[in-house]
Amino acid sequence: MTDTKVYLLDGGSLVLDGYHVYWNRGPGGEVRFPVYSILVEHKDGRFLIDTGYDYDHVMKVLPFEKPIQSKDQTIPGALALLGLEPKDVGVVVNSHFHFDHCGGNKYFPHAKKICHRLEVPQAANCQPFEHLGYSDLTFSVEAAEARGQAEQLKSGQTKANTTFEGIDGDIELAKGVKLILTPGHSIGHYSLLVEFGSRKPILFTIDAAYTQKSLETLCQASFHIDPVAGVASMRKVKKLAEDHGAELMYSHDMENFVTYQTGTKFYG
Ligand code: 5PN
Ligand code: ZN
Ligand code: ZN
Repeated sequence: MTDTKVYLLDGGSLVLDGYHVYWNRGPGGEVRFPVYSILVEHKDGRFLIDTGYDYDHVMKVLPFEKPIQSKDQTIPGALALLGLEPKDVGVVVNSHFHFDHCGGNKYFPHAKKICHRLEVPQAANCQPFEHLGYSDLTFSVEAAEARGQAEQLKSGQTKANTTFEGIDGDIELAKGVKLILTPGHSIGHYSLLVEFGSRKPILFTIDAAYTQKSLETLCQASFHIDPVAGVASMRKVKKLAEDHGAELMYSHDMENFVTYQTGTKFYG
């Protein structure tokens, strides 16, 4: 049996004001933060959790987030560093559909796709304050059409090859690869817990906690659908990490990210 390995695919960086990263707390000022995707190599196959942001989309719709992304930091580029191509990934899971987590979905028409059962409907019919978050709709023909944004779609994208299996609750994707339901930031947000043969588990908070400080202070980002649920999800993540003796890894924490293994280095 091959042991599970986790690779972090560096997806470049973006900028937000500190009051968006730390809602009602700040301090204000530009914060540059990383974006990355998580590739799990498991005996049952390759699972990719999230697909980063699309540079052209951000420049067109959110240029004030000042994207920096090299060729190696695109999804095909990051996979190529590992000698892989998009077609080598069998399953794509989206933690949620904010633009910085689904921008590379377009490279995976062949893959099985999984998300929370409420995330596609929400992206298709989001709250007014969620429009910027759910602005890259290239992951779903259904959502793009519902939002009157079919012009975003790439050639070859069809309803069939952008359909998701909808899930709910905590589920084990494959042995030791667990999706942990952490709603609040978005309606059906998932965090990820990965267990290994010979190292402690890793709990990826994803956007339930942008940074270590977010979790320590129970301070969520200003982008959310339900802040009370968001606090409950942060408490759930903390307890789960304690119960499993897991290492916590945060989605958008530059200070910690620079210490993470990326490129050809891996966890496992
Ligand atoms: C990075 C970033 N920027 C803006 C938004 C938003 O409006 O909802 C989520 C989000 C982001 O993750
Ligand atoms: Zn998000
Ligand atoms: Zn995010």
